Amino acid sequence: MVGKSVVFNSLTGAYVTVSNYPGTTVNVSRGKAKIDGEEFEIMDTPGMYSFMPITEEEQVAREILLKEKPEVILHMVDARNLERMLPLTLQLIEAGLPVILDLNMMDELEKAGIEINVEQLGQELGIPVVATVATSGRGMEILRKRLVEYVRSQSCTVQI
Ligand SMILES: Nc1nc2c(ncn2[C@@H]2O[C@H](COP(=O)(O)OP(=O)(O)OP(=O)(O)O)[C@@H](O)[C@H]2O)c(=O)[nH]1
Ligand SMILES: [Mg+2]
Repeated sequence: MVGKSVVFNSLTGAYVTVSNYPGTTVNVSRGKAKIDGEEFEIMDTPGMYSFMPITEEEQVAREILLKEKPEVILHMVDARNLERMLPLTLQLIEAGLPVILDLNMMDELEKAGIEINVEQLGQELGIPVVATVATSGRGMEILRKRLVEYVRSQSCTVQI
């Protein structure tokens, strides 16, 4: 429970379908978003807490990352549990997946009097990092901007 569905709903709006992931009983929502003129198809995956799946939900999340080959993966974590979630972020990066890290629940983190240097974390990880409060919308504009920038920078890559 890190706020994935709140972000999914805020990005996608009305056109959402929910269906079982093939061969499973796990629900996956898909929706469309248009951000700065770019069309996105967005999937709300089940929560995943390690790259070694234990539950059926985690297996589905892993399959989506590996088989659907998303152009960008928004890895959302509860900012309060950053330390516990960073190993998964690193595994996703090492697997060569296109990751943006979203530190959500920043309001709760601030209530606890903790600060995170978001920019420095991004530099150290070598990926875009954003900070959000999904429920109030704080940081969502920057998140949208980073998503579009990321997809545009990828599609300009020439592979030899
Ligand atoms: N305080 C605070 N609450 C949040 C924030 N984002 C989400 N929530 C709340 O956290 C709860 C879980 O949000 P969801 O979007 O359902 O989380 P999820 O990641 O989709 O959860 P699963 O699908 O079960 O893995 C809800 O009660 C949200 O209202 C945030 O930034 N700050
Ligand atoms: Mg959810």
